[in-house]
Amino acid sequence: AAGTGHSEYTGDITVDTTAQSGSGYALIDPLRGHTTRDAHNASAGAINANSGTLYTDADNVWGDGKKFSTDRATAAVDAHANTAWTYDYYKNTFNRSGIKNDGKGATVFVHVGTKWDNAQWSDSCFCMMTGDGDGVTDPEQVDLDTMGHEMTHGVTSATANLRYSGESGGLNEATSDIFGTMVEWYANNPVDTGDYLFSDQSTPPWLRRFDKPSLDGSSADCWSRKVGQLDVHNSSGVGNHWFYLASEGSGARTVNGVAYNSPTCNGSTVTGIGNQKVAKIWYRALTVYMTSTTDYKGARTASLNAAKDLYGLNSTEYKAVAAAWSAVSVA
Ligand code: ASN
Ligand code: ZN
Ligand code: CA
Repeated sequence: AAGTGHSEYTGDITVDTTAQSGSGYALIDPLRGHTTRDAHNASAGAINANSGTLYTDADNVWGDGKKFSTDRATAAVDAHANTAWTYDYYKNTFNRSGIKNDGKGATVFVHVGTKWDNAQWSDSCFCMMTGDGDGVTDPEQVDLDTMGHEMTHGVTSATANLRYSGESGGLNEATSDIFGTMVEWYANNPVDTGDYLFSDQSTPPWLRRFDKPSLDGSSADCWSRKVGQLDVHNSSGVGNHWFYLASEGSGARTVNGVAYNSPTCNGSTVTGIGNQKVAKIWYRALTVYMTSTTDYKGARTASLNAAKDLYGLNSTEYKAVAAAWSAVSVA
């Protein structure tokens, strides 16, 4: 059934629900198989697929549209809808049917932990957990790119299975940032538009950015021999920067009202081919060529193989991928 959702981040939207025998509706998505549950503040480590309670509602109108809402269904509206956007992005872009490409939906928990300003994917419960934010500046962690990021960890795990440490860990994180933001571009919501910022609904208005990752104070713009020693959320900067340069190109520009200025590490000028093509190349690289131990040099090879398959060796796309890797010092 088509419910009405008053969301926190994307205005008033439709949520796909299921009529219950007897009366009322539940946050079970009949098209994609996702289920959204209230964790009742259980901590992430304590959750299994059946924890908490399934969301139900008498009139199929959900939430009150407020951040830090006292209505526990509000965050559930965003979680349920943004899980659907992620599913649809993978289905309609790559013909991937769910995280494992087996048509099965995931379980999504909202209100995990107490003032837990984070979210995570777990393969063991095939579930995603979202916290309520810090309760002060960051509301519930259920916005589009966050949900896309976490569920992409499940996709990576089911495909290349990039080991979550060293350079492969940075590539794992970059993959989640890349497809998380592509879900945002795909949803094309006027309130939360596509950008090259990750977690752009937090305060300050991004946690990581793609054009110059080092602006967060910790992430790497350029590959170096030591990059694999950084936290995976910072060595990801090299991959995010590559994605930005290949998509938009180097230098300054404004996209959807956000100003970016992307330097290259080798003084070159890079011309972008658009994020849809780069995402297509990255998805093929991830699902066909990368393995658990792929490092940045291997990612260059994998994405060039993918670009060759998709566009040919002499294509503009192949050349842009190569130029963008060279521009982040991955030769
Ligand atoms: N939100 C974080 C991430 O997806 C959680 C974590 O570090 N496991 O990377
Ligand atoms: Zn992550
Ligand atoms: Ca974003």
